Amino acid sequence: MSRPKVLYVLAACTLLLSTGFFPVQDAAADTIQLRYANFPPAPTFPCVQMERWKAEVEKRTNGQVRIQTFPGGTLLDAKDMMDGVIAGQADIGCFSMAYQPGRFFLTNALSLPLDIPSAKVGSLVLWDIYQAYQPESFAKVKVLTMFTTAPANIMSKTPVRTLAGLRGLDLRASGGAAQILKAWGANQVGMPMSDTPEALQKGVVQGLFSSLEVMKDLKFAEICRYVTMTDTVIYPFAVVMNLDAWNGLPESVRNVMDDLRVEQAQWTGEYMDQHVEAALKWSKAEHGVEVIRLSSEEKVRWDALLTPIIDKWIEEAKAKGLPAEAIIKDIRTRLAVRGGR
Ligand code: 3IO
Repeated sequence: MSRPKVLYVLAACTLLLSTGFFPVQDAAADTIQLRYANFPPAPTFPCVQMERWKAEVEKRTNGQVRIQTFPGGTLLDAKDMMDGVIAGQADIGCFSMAYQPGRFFLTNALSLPLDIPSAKVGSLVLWDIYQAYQPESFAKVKVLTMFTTAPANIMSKTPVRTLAGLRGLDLRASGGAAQILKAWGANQVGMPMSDTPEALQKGVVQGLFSSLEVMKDLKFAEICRYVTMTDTVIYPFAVVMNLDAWNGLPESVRNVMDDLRVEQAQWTGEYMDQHVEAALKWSKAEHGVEVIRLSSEEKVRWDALLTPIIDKWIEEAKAKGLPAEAIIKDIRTRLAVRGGR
């Protein structure tokens, strides 16, 4: 090709590109980038569900949306998540409602001792309750999904077999789970899960009260050789999106994300339930972890201490003008409908 011809072809290409003639170029120019912040380390379940959601959204939008994930508090920390998303420091954020129990008062009703049997049931009922009551605390964000952990149990350096053995023991928990530890007489120490590995290492705490998959995912089985089964309470989570970012999305993308709300809740619940089983097996096989089950007489004593917790929540909820008894009844009915494990 002669020099003028080359120039002519180049000019023509530039024109075609700039007018968006090539669909591929068009798609690349339209790619929507979203930043998704998370607080705990990548191997933990909040990050596993984040990667699954990212993959589904990217697939279902044919790559129109690209999501950059930030595990381990690299973009926003545990307690900054909601405000950081509202301020637009991240487009999307995942958080544990237990870290700000007053702020997420209504949805933290799910972290009362209500015998939620599994993460799957907990996640679906949490979503139902959020939808039914539309709490003010989520008014400034778009809620993309919610889910819960499996029931919490005690992981400890020394065995806990009785209430007497629990009294005064320094154990880490947050929110509703922390209230329960207190009622049992433990010395409850509040901090996010993301600060717990160091606290256990340094001996600031002697164990924790949360769902058991962290025995494997955060290698707590290396330090906590004992698990006491209580199956009393779950931790509720939310994934929220900045409202401006949400409103700026094309309708087709919003539909993809809306379709994922309940599906993601159920996927995460099911993942959590099977992963707790796997982590427990691994902990026994790799670290000889002992699983302690309370005798039925002992269990009656533990349970008896928990009734005032629900009564106290009802009292506080009424003071806030919430239909307190109706909410608790609603949760119980939905738990019965959603069924067992
Ligand atoms: C949790 C939080 C971060 C990573 C793994 C986790 N497994 C259970 C929880 C629940 C929770 O928020 C907590 O602090 O125990």
